[in-house]
Amino acid sequence: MRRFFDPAQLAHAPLYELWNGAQSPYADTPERAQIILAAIGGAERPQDRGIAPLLRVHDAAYLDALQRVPDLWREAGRAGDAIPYAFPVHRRAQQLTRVDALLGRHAFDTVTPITPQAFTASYAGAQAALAAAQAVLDGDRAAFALCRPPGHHAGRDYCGGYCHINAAAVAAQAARDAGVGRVAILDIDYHHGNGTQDIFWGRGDVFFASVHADPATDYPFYWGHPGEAGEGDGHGATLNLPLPHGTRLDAFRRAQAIALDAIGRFDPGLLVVSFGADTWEGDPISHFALTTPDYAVLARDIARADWPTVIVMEGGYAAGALGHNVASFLSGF
Ligand code: OKP
Ligand code: ZN
Repeated sequence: MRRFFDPAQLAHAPLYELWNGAQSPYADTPERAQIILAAIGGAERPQDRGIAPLLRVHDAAYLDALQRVPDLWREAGRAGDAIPYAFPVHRRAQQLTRVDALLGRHAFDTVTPITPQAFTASYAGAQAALAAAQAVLDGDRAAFALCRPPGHHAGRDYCGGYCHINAAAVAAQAARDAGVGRVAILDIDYHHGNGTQDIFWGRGDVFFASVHADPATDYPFYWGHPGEAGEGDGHGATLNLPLPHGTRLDAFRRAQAIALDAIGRFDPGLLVVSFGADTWEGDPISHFALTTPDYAVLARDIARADWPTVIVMEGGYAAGALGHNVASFLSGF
């Protein structure tokens, strides 16, 4: 299977995340990508397809803010990474000249700093996803994009959950633009892929199914509940399957089978898998109990339907097991 990664993705290295009222170590380290690369035997550098495919799922003002904020932060006299502290939940007209106003307008949490390299690293990750999509459009059965930083929490005009650019959404939209009539996204990261869900919420041509930790207890809290089904043309094209802490292979596999059945009825021409290895039993920020061999089982269940498949990396934070878990998953294809 072809694998894609750009070394520019390593440069984004936030100093810390502001979480539970304190500074804690940033979970999405550049080392995560190095570990995965070593385990899968390296990757090709993707071609640069420009910003146009990113603008198909993100607002220009948002991508512009990602690029300008680090400079505005310095100009405001600040050291360290740009982190928002005020959020426009009132949704009234906004004046976004102050860097803090601009930051808060385009973010939903405080764990996603906009470092000077956030844009270029996430842009490169999206290029990896586009390269994997192209490989599959050209006839490969599956391809892997090592998208670190992850992307599935980023919406059309906001960042969050370590994500700035939604690589899975970029890849899905690129497949649509290349002529694939219906594209499905299966998100099996531990956390709900709120950004992906939001981007395709009103659309019937991209099906979004997610198996994840119950947002009643877990981040991102405000999305991923069972009733969320999409709106307008998108009604019925979103499927959420939350699971409790302690979930093991059998229950996860049953939920994934429900998602795969729904995707089968949708009959996509291409599948994008948002794959997170943070469902592993020892993950430091998560609470499921999958084992390393379980990932090959889940992948084989996905592969059985034979949809051309673009696999996009999302989370997974247990450094010692991450490489093995990703290799196990890819082996299932
Ligand atoms: C990103 B992805 C723990 C903070 C937890 C943020 C979770 C983001 C997960 N230090 N909140 O979906 O793996
Ligand atoms: Zn996650």
